[in-house]
Amino acid sequence: MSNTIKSRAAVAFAPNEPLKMVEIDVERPKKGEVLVKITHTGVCHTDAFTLSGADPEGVFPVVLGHEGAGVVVEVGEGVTSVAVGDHVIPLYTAECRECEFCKSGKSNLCVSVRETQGKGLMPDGTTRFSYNGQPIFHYMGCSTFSEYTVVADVSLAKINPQANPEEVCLLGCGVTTGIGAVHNTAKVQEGDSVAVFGLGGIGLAVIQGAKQAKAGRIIAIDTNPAKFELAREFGATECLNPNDFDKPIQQVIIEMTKWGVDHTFECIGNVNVMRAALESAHRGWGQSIIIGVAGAGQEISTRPFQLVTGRTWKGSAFGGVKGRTQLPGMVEDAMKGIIRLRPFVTHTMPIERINEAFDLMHEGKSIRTVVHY
Ligand code: NAD
Ligand code: AHE
Ligand code: ZN
Repeated sequence: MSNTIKSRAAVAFAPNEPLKMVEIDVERPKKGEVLVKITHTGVCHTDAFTLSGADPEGVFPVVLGHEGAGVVVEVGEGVTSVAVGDHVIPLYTAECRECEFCKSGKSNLCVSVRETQGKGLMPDGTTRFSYNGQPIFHYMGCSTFSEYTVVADVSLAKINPQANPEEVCLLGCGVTTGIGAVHNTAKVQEGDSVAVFGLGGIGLAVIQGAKQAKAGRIIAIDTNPAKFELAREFGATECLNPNDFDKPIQQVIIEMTKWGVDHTFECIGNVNVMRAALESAHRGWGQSIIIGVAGAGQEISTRPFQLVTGRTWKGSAFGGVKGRTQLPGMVEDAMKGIIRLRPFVTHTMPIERINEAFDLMHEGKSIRTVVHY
């Protein structure tokens, strides 16, 4: 048996260049690793962010993609948590259940594979991908833009095989992140007011989560008014375009609410909007959750008085969700309609057209494009 298999992959050879479809070599899984055949993957803004060259952890050439669903094809030595034929979602936030973070009960930020993952490598410090003998890096421990990928066993959630992979792949990042940030990070309660900045896949999932939590006012903010219809369908009670006002959006929101909003969420990755979101939070107790990812060198700022007077700044990664433990239940919720995924899938296309998915995102025309193999 050959030690490598061939795989169709959309490779990012350099920052800011279109992905190139090539046939790469994928090494079989080593100890603690799993070979997965990806059937579907969403394209998240974070893929575009890393491709842009703004990610301090960005390395090239690389197989991007981290919002996928697939089936286990082969397991490496010692793997017992999944078996051949299992349906899985790769996790960019692993869950080893043994590290200080997993055992803390306070965080989902497992560190078992995070250091090598951030360097584009498998936990043993090497890569399983190559093209013409040249090594290709992994991405976020997932690399779902390759039909066959190798991931650590701690980076796989085993899911119901009856689930629709074209939809549940979105639980690999966007929808889980938004819904989880509402329930796990902000802990929104019935009647609370919420403001959501940025109405892409993440922001719309925040609105869905806020509606589940029976929030009261849900104020949706985007510079692209084409996003408002879906925001309203998910439960937004008011939609604001900052370009319609001749004053800062935080001033508009304070005037609308008197003291500000109980929970605000930044779902863009813009440090100026992060400030606006913090300053839109309620005097005395309002909190602002940063979800958006900002580029290398970017920093947040506000007047310390904003915090002195009771506002809190927090962040959320993968919605605070522990992937192996909680994602299977979220898949069941999606199958029961408790989590709605279909409205996020605005476009589908074969992997060969993946660059169109990035174009649609940059043009503001898509929420999620799901790519299939
Ligand atoms: P997206 O591109 O689909 O959506 C972003 C939205 O923000 C768009 O609708 C756009 O019109 C809007 N926008 C842009 N500039 C704006 C401004 N100045 N004011 C108001 N609206 C503005 O992106 P996405 O896939 O939803 O991701 C959103 C952010 O979340 C990205 O930064 C992404 O990297 C990050 N993200 C973080 C996590 C996490 O775990 N923390 C997970 C997934 C994505
Ligand atoms: N590599 C970047 C950070 C990127 C980042 O913050 N990623 C989010 C997930 S985005 C998914 O679309 C995250 O979960 N971060 C926590 C983690 O462990 O990566 C940088 O600035 O270096
Ligand atoms: Zn993502």
